[in-house]
Amino acid sequence: MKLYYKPASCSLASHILLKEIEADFEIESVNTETSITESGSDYTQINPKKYVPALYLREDLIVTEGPAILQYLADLAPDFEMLPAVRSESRAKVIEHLTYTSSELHKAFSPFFNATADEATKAKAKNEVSKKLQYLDGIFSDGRHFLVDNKISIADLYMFVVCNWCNFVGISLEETPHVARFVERIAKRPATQEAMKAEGLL
Ligand SMILES: N[C@@H](CCC(=O)N[C@@H](CS)C(=O)NCC(=O)O)C(=O)O
Repeated sequence: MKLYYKPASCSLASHILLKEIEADFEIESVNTETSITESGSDYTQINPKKYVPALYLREDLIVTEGPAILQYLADLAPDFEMLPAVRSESRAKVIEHLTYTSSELHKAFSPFFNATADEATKAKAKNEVSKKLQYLDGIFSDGRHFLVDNKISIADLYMFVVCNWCNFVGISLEETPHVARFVERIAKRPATQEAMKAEGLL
């Protein structure tokens, strides 16, 4: 299988998961502006939506949308327990956090990655992101290390990747110390380090 990615983008969560579950996989980077992959292929043939991630499994099976890839991979490797069992309450909570990250937190960062966004729009986005970080800080303020059952899951990986963008867009985590420690904790994991090195981030 092959993961199409762009360094430090949301595809990093799938990349870290592939490392966590010790999968046999390849990676190929994508220039999402030109839709040309590292090997010169037309990415629109892989993902007509033109964004990463995409997980190529075989010619007639390519999974796109980060949360779908994360759930698919976690279910493929149940021994690593990155997603609780079907019908469990814990699974519902993991999916809740995954959805929140995708539809609320990730979305709030969009202006920072939009070359046409002006400073006022970015200032508004910074305010939105800060409000969401406060909410997350409240979750971690009970001392938990991970979002659900104090056990790592796919929700933590995606949440980590998005919160880590604060370091790229100049949003300080000083006022949300629990989130800061969460980001440090996931960043230190061997799988995260390996994926980040492979993407040229370390
Ligand atoms: N709904 C998609 C959104 C994916 C997405 O926003 N990908 C970004 C990177 S985080 C991307 O490739 N953007 C195109 C670009 O950067 O040009 C998902 O969850 O997978």
